[in-house]
Amino acid sequence: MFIKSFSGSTQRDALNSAKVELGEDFMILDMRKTPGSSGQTGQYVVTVSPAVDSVMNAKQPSAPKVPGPRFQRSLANSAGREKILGESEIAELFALRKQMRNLKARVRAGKHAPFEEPFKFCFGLLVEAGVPEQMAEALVQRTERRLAEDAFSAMIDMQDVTRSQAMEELKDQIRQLFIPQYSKSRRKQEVIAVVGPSGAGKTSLITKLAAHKGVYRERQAAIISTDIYRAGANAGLKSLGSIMSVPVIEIKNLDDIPRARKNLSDYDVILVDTPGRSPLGKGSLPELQTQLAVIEPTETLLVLSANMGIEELWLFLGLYQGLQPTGLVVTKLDETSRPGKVLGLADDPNLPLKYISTGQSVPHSLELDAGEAVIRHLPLSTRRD
Ligand SMILES: Nc1nc2c(ncn2[C@@H]2O[C@H](COP(=O)(O)OP(=O)(O)OP(=O)(O)O)[C@@H](O)[C@H]2O)c(=O)[nH]1
Ligand SMILES: [Mg+2]
Repeated sequence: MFIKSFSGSTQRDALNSAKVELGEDFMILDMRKTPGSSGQTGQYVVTVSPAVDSVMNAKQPSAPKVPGPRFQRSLANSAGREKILGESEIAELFALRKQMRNLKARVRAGKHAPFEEPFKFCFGLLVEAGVPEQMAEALVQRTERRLAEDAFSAMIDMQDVTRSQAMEELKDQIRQLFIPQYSKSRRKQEVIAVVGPSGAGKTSLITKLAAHKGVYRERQAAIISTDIYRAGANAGLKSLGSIMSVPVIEIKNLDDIPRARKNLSDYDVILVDTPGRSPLGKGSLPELQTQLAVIEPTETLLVLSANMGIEELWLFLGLYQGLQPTGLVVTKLDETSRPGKVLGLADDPNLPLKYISTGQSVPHSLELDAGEAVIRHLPLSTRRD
């Protein structure tokens, strides 16, 4: 299969470059953001394959010579009519790609029963805890490989590896998915925007970040809230702000933002709360994009709740790509019986999982070491109940 990558400073630019070279006839296989270097922001890289014959009808509309300003892809459906592929469909493709990989791992696991004991046991535990199959398979393979190396140098038989040895190595492999994220920034001022679907725990996260000694408690923090849609939305923020002597400024419209930023220029950290609206709602993401363009955050944290299913979490990850989040926060780990699903969100080096929230208490339910928090919630015991 012919595969090609195109890059650009936005997703749209990268896709438009693909369109200029390949016309309309390509399928998106991957979309990721590369890390920037020395103060430069990263580039979006889209990997595409022009081989879309199985999807496209034979009668194709001819490709436009010049791409339009907004990315839209035309597909001819089976009736020969055009279907516009918009950003929500791109997000769906993003999620489908992950699901397809997962399905392949599921088929492989079922067909070939790839692991012998005690690794088979580890794989079963992970999958039962909600770890997507492709991630469970990769983790157990790495565990097996690592222990095989040790066994080889110690000249012992792999059959002698115990469940608890396998489990300890497995935990190490899980830890390696997470890079400790919080470090004291040397920036003069940090502006951290918090985005995510309604009720995900954005406002709670802001209070926890401001109140946590390990995060911003020791620094001069201020809060800006752009959540002006619901009466009383900021009551909790304000009362906590007054207890902690953290100013909370409510923004009524976009023009107020530059003034608020100017008034807060002496603060080390500005935490920006955004309104919770469904990313599936028409216009909600473009509106947020406009807000972020004015706020100019140094960091954008995407908050997703662990009580959603993994397929939906992947879909939402895709939908929020356009806001260029720089870090992920998973909340409500205490509200799911399948905490392993979080590992399915931890494999993107361009969107590191920065914090986990495991409850409502402020700030103690904020876990700064996401890896250890997930390991603690996984039933990684050598016995089955
Ligand atoms: N159990 C549990 N509850 C949480 C967690 N994080 C937040 N909550 C609760 O979830 C509810 C919604 O939290 P908010 O912080 O208001 O969520 P939000 O994303 O700001 O909501 P909107 O502004 O309405 O979009 C509140 O009752 C929080 O106490 C968590 O990690 N675990
Ligand atoms: Mg809120």
